[in-house]
Amino acid sequence: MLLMDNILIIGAAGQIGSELTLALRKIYGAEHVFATDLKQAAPDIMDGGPFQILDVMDDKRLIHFVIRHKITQIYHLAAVLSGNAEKIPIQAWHINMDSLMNILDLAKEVEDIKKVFWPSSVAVFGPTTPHDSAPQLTIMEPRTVYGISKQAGERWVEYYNRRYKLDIRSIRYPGLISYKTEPGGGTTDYAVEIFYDAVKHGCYNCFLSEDTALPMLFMPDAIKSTIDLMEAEAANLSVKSSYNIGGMSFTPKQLSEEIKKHIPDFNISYKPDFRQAIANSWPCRLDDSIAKNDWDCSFTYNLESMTEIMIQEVQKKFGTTKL
Ligand code: NAD
Ligand code: AKB
Repeated sequence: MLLMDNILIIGAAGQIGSELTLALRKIYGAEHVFATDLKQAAPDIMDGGPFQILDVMDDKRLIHFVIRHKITQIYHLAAVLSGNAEKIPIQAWHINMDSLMNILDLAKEVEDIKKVFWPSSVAVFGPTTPHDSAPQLTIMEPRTVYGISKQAGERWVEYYNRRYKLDIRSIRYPGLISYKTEPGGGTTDYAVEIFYDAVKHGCYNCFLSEDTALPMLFMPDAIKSTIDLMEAEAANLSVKSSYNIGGMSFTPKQLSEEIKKHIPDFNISYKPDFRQAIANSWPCRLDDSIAKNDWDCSFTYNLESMTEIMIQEVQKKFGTTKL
C-alpha cells in the first residue's frame, strides 16, 4: 500500500461510495480521500474529509481536479443502474460509457494516476449464459442497456490495460445489500427494500417473483473485496477485464423466510414488474474460482448472518427494536 496515495472517489454519495469512502479514509487518512458526487452526500462523508460536487461527464473540470489534488488512484462508481437505465436507455448508455471513457483517457494522460477501479456487474451476463455458477469466461449476451454498457466497459478496460499498460481493476459485483445508503435503481434493490418495509410496516410487496434466485453480497464483503483487489500484486491478476465474485444466492421467498425468524408476523406478497425480465436474464450464481486463486477473494457473510445484521441496523435507524 502506498501511504502517499491521493484517492478520488466519483459517486461517493451512492450505495457503495458512501461506505467505500469511509473504509478508504481509515486506511489512507481522511485528507487523502477526495469524495465527489453530483449531489450532496451524507454528513460523515462531507464533514469527515474533502468533499466536492463534481460531474464526471465534465472532462475539463475532472482533469483540473485530478492534477490540483495530485490524485494517484480513482474509484469511478457513478452509473445509471439496471432498472433506471431501462427507462432512459440512450441517456444511460451515454452516462455509463462517456464517464468511463473520460476516466480511461485521464488515466492514460495523467502519469501520476497509478490505479483505477471501475465496477462491472452480474448484468454483463444474459439468458444464454450458464444460469448456475456462470464462469468467468462464457457466453455474454446481456439484454439490458445497463448490461450492454457494462460489457462494453469491460472490453474498453481490457483494451486500455493491454494497449496502454494501465492498471485498471474491476469486479463484477452481484446485487449489494446494505443499510447505510439506499440503492440507486437496480433490479436487486428488492433485497434492501424488503428490510425497510419489514421493519417499518411488517410487510413487503416484492417486484420479483418468489422463486427468482440472484447472486448477492453483503456490503462489508463487497468493500473488503474491492480493497483486497486494489491492494493485490498486479503480477497475480490474470483477468484484465473484470473478475466474477460470488457471495450468496437466494430467492425472495428464502429471504422472507429468514426475515420471519426475526419478525414472525412478516408478510410478503409478489407483484413482478418490468424488472422480472431483467432478473430472469441474469445467472443465479457466479463462479469466482479465478478471483479466489488470483487475489484470495473471500467472504464472511451468508444469508443468515447478513439478515440478522440488516434487521438490527434498520431497526436502529427507525428506533424500533421489535414490531
Ligand atoms: P448509486 O446509484 O447508489 O450511486 C451512484 C452515485 O453516482 C450516485 O450518488 C450519483 O449521484 C452519482 N452520479 C451519477 N451521475 C454522476 C455524474 N455524472 N457525476 C458524478 N457522480 C454521479 O450506485 P451504486 O450502487 O453505489 O453503484 C456504484 C457502481 O457499482 C456502479 O457502477 C454500479 O453499476 C456498480 N454496481 C453496483 C451494484 C449494486 O448492487 N449496488 C451491483 C453491481 C455493480
Ligand atoms: C442492479 O440491480 O442494477 C445492480 C447490479 C446487480 O448491477 N444492483
